Amino acid sequence: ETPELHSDVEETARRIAEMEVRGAASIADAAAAALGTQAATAESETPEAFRRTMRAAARRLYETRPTAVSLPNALRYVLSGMDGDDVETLQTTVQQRVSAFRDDLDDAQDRLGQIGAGRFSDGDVVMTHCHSSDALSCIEAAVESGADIEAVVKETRPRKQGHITASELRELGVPVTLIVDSAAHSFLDDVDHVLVGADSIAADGSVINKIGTAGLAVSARDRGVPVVVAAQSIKLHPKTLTGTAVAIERRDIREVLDEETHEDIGAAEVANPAFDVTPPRHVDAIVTEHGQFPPESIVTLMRELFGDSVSEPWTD
Ligand code: RUB
Repeated sequence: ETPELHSDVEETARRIAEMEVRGAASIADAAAAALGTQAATAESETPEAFRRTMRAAARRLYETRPTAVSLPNALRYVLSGMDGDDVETLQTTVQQRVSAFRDDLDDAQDRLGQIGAGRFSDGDVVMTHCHSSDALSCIEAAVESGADIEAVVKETRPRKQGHITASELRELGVPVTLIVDSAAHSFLDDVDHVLVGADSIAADGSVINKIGTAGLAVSARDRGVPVVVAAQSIKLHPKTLTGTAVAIERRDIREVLDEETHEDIGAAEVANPAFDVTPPRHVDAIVTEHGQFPPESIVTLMRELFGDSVSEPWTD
């Protein structure tokens, strides 16, 4: 029987599934915070009941979206630090672990931004896809160091996360040209860098990010524009070390077209994959808080950080 979960866990799970909270780093942060609330408010009478409730909460959060590995990495980090022989100690250790996780997430993004900023020179034009807080951290650090950067921002159908990117770049004072996705190839002649984030990075250096990233990277390679992926180490997918493929989320077709339009076009099949896989040969560098890596050597960092065994502490 499933233990009753705090309404915050249910609400966070709903918000992640419906993309009110989105982007790999924000999803991880929100999930960790929800585990913290669950722990703080638990009314479990025994340590075993507490552990069971925490596992159920983690499972609920885990099942929301499949592609961003930052989510299971966050849940694993928090639950693996759950320690103690009584409920109170268990509660404290979970809460400490949640705070440490959330602080590290912020620090990693800041450090990564400083490292990524080094790639940009004054006057450079950067093309973005989707909305990535890790990628924006690099542009922010470059702007803060005094560089004038301009951006060409891909709209990113169907959810138009490019609008979020445009608005955040405008807040930084960056001149923005918003384009539809299919215009990317035409604009690459005027661009010095392609900069994207990642939902997961596989052991072979493949980058799993918003649908359209792979095509953009092929175009960029054709035009000789370097492709930079900004991804803190929580985006490294440890299970790919043992050959597991990253699941690509398929979302509701109503994100693509409404029911009436669907009928108008004869109820054609509609596919709505949310992510794609960019092979390492189309990526120039992965910028993490531990430095920049050519995609082929990211596996070294992955082994160092995760070792060989990947636990799933939310399974009963
Ligand atoms: C978001 C997306 C982002 C990564 C990285 O997809 O593909 O590029 O999650 O973001 P969605 P961040 O909008 O479907 O969640 O750098 O903020 O973690």
